[in-house]
Amino acid sequence: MTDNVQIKEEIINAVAELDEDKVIQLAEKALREGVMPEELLSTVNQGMLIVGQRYEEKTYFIADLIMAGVIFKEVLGLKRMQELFHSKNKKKIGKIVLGTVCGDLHDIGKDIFRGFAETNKFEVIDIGVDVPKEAFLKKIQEHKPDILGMSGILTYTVDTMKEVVDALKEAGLRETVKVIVGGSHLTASTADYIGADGFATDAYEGVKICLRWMESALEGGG
Ligand code: B1M
Repeated sequence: MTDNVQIKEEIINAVAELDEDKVIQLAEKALREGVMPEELLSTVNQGMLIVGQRYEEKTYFIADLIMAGVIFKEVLGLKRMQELFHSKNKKKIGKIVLGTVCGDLHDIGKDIFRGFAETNKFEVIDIGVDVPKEAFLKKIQEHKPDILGMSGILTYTVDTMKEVVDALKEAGLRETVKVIVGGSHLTASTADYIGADGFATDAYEGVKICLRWMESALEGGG
């Protein structure tokens, strides 16, 4: 961790105020001054939490959520951030089918997971947002991945994720693939209810779980 406390606070405030130009300007400055890309993501995320609170308090509206999403994506698109996500290593260690579950259009957490997974030498088949269970099944049959990653940040996605896992069981595919679910509202007990093998409230933590699974499979641990 660096001690760029002031610039991080400025970024959090600029995100909360939805000041697009200022966020980008400050983000570029922060990266130049040694803030790590991972720290920048977490800083922008803190601003997003304030946007969410203001939405709940009804001082912000749907247009403001849209703007917040646009700003986050611009930060993700900065050259230095793309470098963080860009994997030069061609040799892959595993395959992940990834999507945001049906009814949920939020894709920023999913995209961050994808970026970290690719950097860590996974091949990721990203099937987008609002993905119905049938599409997950079809892609699993087609690509035979090691891991299925489902993202969902609306609270009701717990049930949608469970439906996908149940459909995998019915199709006889459950044992062929590890399942990780991700979203800030998830807990060990919701993951258990869903029937997932793992869960994460943070994209990087999620990728670390996937890496452990691949290591364990290589060691013959399944
Ligand atoms: Co929405 N939204 N939104 N929104 N939105 C939230 C999530 C909300 C918490 C705001 C609030 O009320 N406080 C609330 C959900 C309430 C709930 O379910 N309990 C909410 C709501 C209500 C809605 C709508 C219903 C609003 C409406 O229409 N009335 C609507 C739903 C649309 C739909 O999906 N069907 C809606 C729409 C939108 C936009 C489309 C406008 C936009 C999203 C743009 C986009 O994604 N391209 C948006 C935004 C921007 C937000 C907030 C402000 C920010 C979300 C975000 O991107 N955060 C959000 C408030 C908040 O989060 N507090 C809010 C940053 C991102 C990095 O975090 O995606 O959580 P997140 O990812 C995290 C973890 O969850 C985890 O890792 C990441 C961190 O490293 N993770 C994984 C995620 N996926 C993972 C996968 C993994 C592992 C970890 O492994 C596979």
